[in-house]
Amino acid sequence: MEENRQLLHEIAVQCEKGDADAVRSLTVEALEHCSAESILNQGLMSGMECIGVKFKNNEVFIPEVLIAARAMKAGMAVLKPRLAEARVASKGKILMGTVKGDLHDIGKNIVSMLLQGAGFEVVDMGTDVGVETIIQMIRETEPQILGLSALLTTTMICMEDVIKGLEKAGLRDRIKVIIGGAPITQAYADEIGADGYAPDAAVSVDLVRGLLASV
Ligand code: B1M
Repeated sequence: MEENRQLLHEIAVQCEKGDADAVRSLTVEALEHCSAESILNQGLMSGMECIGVKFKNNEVFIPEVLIAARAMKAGMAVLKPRLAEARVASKGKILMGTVKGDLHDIGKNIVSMLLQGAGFEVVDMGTDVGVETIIQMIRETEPQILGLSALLTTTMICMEDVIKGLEKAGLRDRIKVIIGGAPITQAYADEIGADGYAPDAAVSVDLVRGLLASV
């Protein structure tokens, strides 16, 4: 037990340092002893949280954050098949993306992975996606849910543009919109008329289950 905690701590430390090779091999090793969820939460995400605090305090700068993000992605690539293992047949389709002007994708990718692990099909549009692309993707892929992520206070306002765009295109009644990301709150979701908000990836899974049960 103590050994497992040490291993998860080491993953967090190496993630923060940005050593992608160490994170990859430690994640492989940890999977023999710990659940994929605990590696994600207590290892990788804990490392990103530490770098986030240092970034905020100007103790580290964008290059260090990018290197840490790359290390986190190396660990996530190892975890992905495990997190998706529970998947049997698709329980519903979710179109997912980070809004226009925003390049942050780590949180969105984690949400997508957990949704896939819970048996949902996720179509990932990537980052910096604008209203036109989203409308086109909805027409092409016909999802039941649209998931929007934003990490910047300057880009979260695009979520409202998307909802207005859906109304204008006559698509709003056909799709549920869920939103999330560090600056997002339930109050904001209510204000812009989103169907749901989740503060983290685990809650997103419950939110999607609830929304799909009601359609
Ligand atoms: Co950026 N950045 N960044 N950054 N960055 C923040 C967000 C910031 C809070 C840092 C700070 O100053 N304290 C700040 C925003 C301030 C603000 O708007 N108020 C900031 C800034 C300012 C910037 C730049 C403008 C910096 C600059 O250039 N001067 C720039 C903007 C670039 C752009 O997008 N146009 C920028 C750039 C970057 C990097 C490229 C270096 C890198 C992103 C790499 C990548 O994503 N591939 C980066 C990073 C890594 C961060 C921090 C440090 C970490 C974000 C992260 O990945 N967290 C971040 C500080 C912080 O958040 N503490 C910061 C880990 C992740 C697991 O959490 O994304 O919150 P999170 O996701 C969670 C939940 O929010 C939720 O579930 C996830 C898992 O539990 N969730 C959803 C997320 N999406 C969801 C969707 C849902 C439901 C739940 O439904 C659809």
